[in-house]
Amino acid sequence: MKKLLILMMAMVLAGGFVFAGGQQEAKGADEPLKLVLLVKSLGNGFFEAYADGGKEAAKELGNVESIYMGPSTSTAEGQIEIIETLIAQRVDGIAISANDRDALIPVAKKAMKAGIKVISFDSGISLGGRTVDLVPSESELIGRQQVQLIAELCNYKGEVGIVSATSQATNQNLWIEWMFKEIEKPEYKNMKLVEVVYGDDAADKSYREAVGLMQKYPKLAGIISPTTIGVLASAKAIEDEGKQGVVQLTGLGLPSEMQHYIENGTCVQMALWNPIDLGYSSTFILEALVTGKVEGKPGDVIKAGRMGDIVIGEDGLSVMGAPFVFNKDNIAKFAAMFYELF
Ligand code: RAM
Repeated sequence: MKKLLILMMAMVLAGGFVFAGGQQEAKGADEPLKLVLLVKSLGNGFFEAYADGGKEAAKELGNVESIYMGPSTSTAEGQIEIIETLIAQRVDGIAISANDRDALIPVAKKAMKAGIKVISFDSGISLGGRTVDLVPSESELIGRQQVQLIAELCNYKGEVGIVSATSQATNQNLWIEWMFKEIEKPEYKNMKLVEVVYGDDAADKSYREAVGLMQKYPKLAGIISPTTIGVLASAKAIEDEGKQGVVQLTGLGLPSEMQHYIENGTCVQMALWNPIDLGYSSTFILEALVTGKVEGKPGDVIKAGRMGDIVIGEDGLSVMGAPFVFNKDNIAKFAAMFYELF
């Protein structure tokens, strides 16, 4: 017994043991932590920028391998399949932008039981399916701001449609709830949110849905598209339909993708936060959880390099900052920052 104890202590000191769901797995001392950034779907510039932030953090942390993954389309099934594989591979941590906040809970629980640290970011998993949920900004602030931006463009009058991502997306659904609350205020009495359509964060479907909205509502005054894929597709649809200046557009867009449409007036103003910072912060949070620096409880503080201290709040929620508004005065500068990266 004594011998066994000494042997175990020697192994812990030599290489480090990972205790995962009652099982043990040896991890070499120099082996980097495998931290996976699992996004809604591949081929989305927003998430590519996010992955860049992950790589930047991994480089600074030194002991981290940042792995970028996602299904080909934005479905919960695709993400579940990937998580099952990651459990089998025994990665150390997964940060997930969820395609469905509830459907991912069972597989996320399974991963956590296997000793993998799971957090959500951008589009959250419900409580029980993750420790921390890192959001770019308060949902209320994002939702209300989208209505304020379109109201300014439509002179507080007319019908407005929403081109969202998928119907199950946690983040867009929360923001849209706040849009409906904001528009009840008296200053919007001459405005109406007429319909929410779903482009599934696919360029072609978003384009068709935007065209469909303009055809169904001939008097449409504006479109809000709170997704980087959707807002780009909606801009193109407005131009192709010859509705520039008739149908106003706002949303959440990447400066590098929207520069052209901001400068030509199709989308006079839009908002977003920095996806690179989001990926950078997610990686620092995962690393702190995996190495046991924090448990992810409310009040825990994570030192996150150039992002400073990240504080974990109630229900594991951590909020970054306020969204930034882009217009023709600042778009070139921000687009250039993104072009440098890609
Ligand atoms: C798309 C995705 C993402 C969202 C951004 C604004 O890229 O739907 O989840 O945060 O838009």
